[in-house]
Amino acid sequence: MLRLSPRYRYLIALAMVGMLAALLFGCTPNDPHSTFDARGPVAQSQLNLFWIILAAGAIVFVLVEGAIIYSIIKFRRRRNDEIPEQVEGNSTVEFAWTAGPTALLVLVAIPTIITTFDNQVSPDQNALTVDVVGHQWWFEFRYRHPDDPEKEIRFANDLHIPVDEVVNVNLGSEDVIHSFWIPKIAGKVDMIPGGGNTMWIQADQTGFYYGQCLEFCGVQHANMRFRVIVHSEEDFDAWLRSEAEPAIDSPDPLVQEGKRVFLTAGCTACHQTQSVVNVGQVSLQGPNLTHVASRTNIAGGVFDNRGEDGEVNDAIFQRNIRTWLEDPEKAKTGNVMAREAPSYMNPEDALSEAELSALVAYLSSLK
Ligand code: HEC
Ligand SMILES: [Cu+2]
Repeated sequence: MLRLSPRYRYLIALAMVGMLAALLFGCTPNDPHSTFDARGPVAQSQLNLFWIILAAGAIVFVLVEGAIIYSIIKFRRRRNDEIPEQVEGNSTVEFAWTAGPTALLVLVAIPTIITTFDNQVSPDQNALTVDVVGHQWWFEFRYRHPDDPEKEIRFANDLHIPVDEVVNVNLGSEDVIHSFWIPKIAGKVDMIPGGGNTMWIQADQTGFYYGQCLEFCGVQHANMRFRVIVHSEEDFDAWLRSEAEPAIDSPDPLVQEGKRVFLTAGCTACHQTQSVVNVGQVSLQGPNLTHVASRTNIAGGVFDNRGEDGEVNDAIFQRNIRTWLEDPEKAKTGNVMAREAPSYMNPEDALSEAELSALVAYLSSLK
């Protein structure tokens, strides 16, 4: 047998207590990723299902463990015991322990199947539809244009939805398989290249929620996150209309210089600064930057642009954008921009300090 020194045993015990504590913290409803704080009907039905399955598991656990402990004590071998009578095969017992679990599995399967279908088929096919497209390693959101059925509005990293309304979600990917999950609202459904998966979501309260990719999709999978902003209906409509407009073109000379750098340094190979495009048009490799300065986060949640009041803060945004542009590889190791943009691949194309400042000024003007 493996012999461990008391010190090691102590350390292992400590590590196990630590892991248990970490697991339990996952259950605190206050955690932004907690599934125990459902804020919408889909998350609620998933939570209900979790409790049903947990209860079924708990009953089995108590019965089986109880029978084992009872038998260990009641039928333990005493000093003078002979070898007991040996039994081989007992149809009644075998039938019972096949039928019992089968019945239990069927009982668990019924609510599971009902919930799965309820969550897949939207209660309102005409509700607002958002196409969610996965990219390594950021989320793109596409909305139908309110006035023009041939056009759509593209946005990244922040998903905006109206409160108390069904939102139909079409899931797809432009590279590998990703998965869409908003722990407090709904999840998790795979995003497959070519599309095909759909779901619906609904939030019961306005506010700010966390979303996350849930299917391992490469080195920066953990930093493939997004935020969900739930607005009142009027605020949502106003937001969508403002997204369809171009950003204000500031006459500030530094901003204009930044725009020139943006157009000449190869950035436009991967980034658009026009949010309205034809429906279904293939996206460029990088997030649409039309209103980047109004995002709560950039680079898949690596940078949070909000101040203490929860609103996007200009100074924080500028600092984040600068850190990102100075060294995207350091900020998010292995990301596509650091790997493939000429400014970071070729030393002779590297951005000068003056170009960097101008770019920061330009991108900060894109509200
Ligand atoms: C080869 C394609 C490519 C080129 C060229 C490129 N980028 Fe990017 N950029 C990306 C990708 C991909 C991301 C998202 C990275 C991530 O989050 O994993 C990104 C992210 C960004 C972001 C953060 C936006 C957000 O919402 O997360 C900014 C700002 C940005 N790029 C600016 C620039 C500028 C300025 C240039 C030109 C100097 C440039 N990019 C060149 C691909 C590119
Ligand atoms: Cu992913």
